[in-house]
Amino acid sequence: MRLSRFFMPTIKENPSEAQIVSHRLMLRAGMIRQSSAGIYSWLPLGFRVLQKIEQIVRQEQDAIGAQEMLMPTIQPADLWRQSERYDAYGPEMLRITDRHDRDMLYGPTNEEQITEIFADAAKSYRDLPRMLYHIQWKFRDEVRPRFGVMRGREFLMKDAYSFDLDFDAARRSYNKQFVAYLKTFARLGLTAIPMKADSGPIGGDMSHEFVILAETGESEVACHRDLIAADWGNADINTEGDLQPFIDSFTDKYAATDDKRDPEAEKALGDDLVVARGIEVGHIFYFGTKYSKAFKAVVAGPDGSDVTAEMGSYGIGVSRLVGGIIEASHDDAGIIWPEAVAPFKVGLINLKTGDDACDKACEDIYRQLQDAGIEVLLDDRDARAGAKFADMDLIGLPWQVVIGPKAVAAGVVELKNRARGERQEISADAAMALLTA
Ligand code: 5CA
Repeated sequence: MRLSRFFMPTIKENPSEAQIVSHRLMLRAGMIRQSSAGIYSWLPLGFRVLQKIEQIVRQEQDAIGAQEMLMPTIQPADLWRQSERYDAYGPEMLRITDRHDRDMLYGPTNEEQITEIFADAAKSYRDLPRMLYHIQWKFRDEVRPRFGVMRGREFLMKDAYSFDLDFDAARRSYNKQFVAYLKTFARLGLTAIPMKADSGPIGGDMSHEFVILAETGESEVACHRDLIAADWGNADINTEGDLQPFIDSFTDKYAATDDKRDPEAEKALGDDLVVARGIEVGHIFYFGTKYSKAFKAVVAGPDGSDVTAEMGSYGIGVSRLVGGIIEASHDDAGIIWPEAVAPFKVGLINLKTGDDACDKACEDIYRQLQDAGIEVLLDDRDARAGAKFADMDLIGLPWQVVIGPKAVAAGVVELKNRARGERQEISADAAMALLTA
C-alpha cells in the first residue's frame, strides 16, 4: 500500500476528548472516528487490526472444534421474554419498534437466539456435544461509554456457546475454551490472567474473567505474582486430553477482581501479592440449564429419557482488544504493534520522494516485499522527513525501512525495529533476508 493513496488521516495534537492513551493513539493514528457516544467507524488502518485479531480468535475457536456461524444483530423481543431477560436487562438494552409495531432489540448477546436454534434442531444425545460461535456486533447502552473502543456502546464480540449432555461434558467444553483463551491472548502478545468471577445463578467455580494488566484498567485486580510471569498460553497442550490438571494449576493460585477479592487470602500471600488495575478482555461462564430449560433444548438420552442440555457461553471483546493491546504496548512516540496484529509488517520510508535514486531504491524493495507476501506501507508522500518519521512511529509498524540519498549512495538501507528501537545500516538484500526470515 502507498501512503499517498491510503486513507489514514493522522492527527498531530492530542484530541481533547480522549482520556487514555489507547483512545488518543487510535484517533491520532487515523484508526477510528467517533460517530456518536460509544459508537465508532473503523478507518482502513484500524479495520486491518480488527480483522487480524478476529482471525486469531477464529483460528483458536476452530482449533477446539467450535463452528462459526452468524446470527443477526436485531432480535425479536419475544425471544427475550421467553427467558425472562427482556425486562430484567433494563436500560442497557436498545429497544426498537418495527413498522408493524413489533418489539425488537439490538442484541447485547445471543444466548436466547442460539438456544432457540439449537433446541429446534437437536433430537438425540448423538447431536451433542456441540459448540457454536459467531463474531458479531453487539449493542449495550452503557451509562458511561468511555475510553474509546474499550467501553463502547456498539462493540464487536466473539461469543461461543456450548451444549452438552451432562455436567462433566460441560466442564470439558469449559476447559477447552479456557485453554483456547490462553492461546488466543498469547498469540495477541498479551498476558491474560484468568480470574475467578461472579458465576451468577449457578454458583460453583466455572466462571472466569480474563484480565490484562494496564494502569488504565477499569477494575482493581489482585493475584499471585506467578500468574503474571507465567507463559501458559504458549504451553504445548493437547486440547483433546484431560485439561483439568492444567487448569487447576492456574486456579489453585489466588486471582480475583473487585468484589470477588478476599482480604484474608491476600494477606496470606505476603510478598507474592500483586495488586494492579486490569482490563477484562474475555469472560467465560457455565450456566447449566438456565436457557435450555426456557427454550426446551431437550434431547433423548442414551436410555431414552429426556435430557436438558447443559450450556456455557464464552465471550471475547474483539474491538476492546484493539485498545487493550495498545494500552499494553506503546511508548511516547506512539503504538508498538505486536507482529501478529500489526496493520502492516513493514513501513518503508522514502526520505526524498521525487529523487530518482531514492524513488527507484524504494520501488525495488517495495516490490520485493510484496512479492514475498509481506504487508508493506510505503511512505511515498511529498512530505518532510520529520513528519514521515513521526507518523511511522505513531502507527507503530514492527519494522521500518528508511531510504534516503545518503543511504542509497552507500548502497544500504536503515532497518529499525519499532519495539526495541534498534537501528542498523545493512544492504537491501540483508534487510530483505531479515524481514522474510
Ligand atoms: N454472553 C456472555 C458471554 S458470550 C457475555 O456477554 N459476556 S460479557 O458481558 O462478559 O462480554 C464478553 C466480553 O465482551 C467482555 O469480556 C468484554 O471484553 C467485552 N465487552 C463487554 N462490554 C463491552 C463494551 N461495552 N465495550 C467493549 N467491549 C465490551
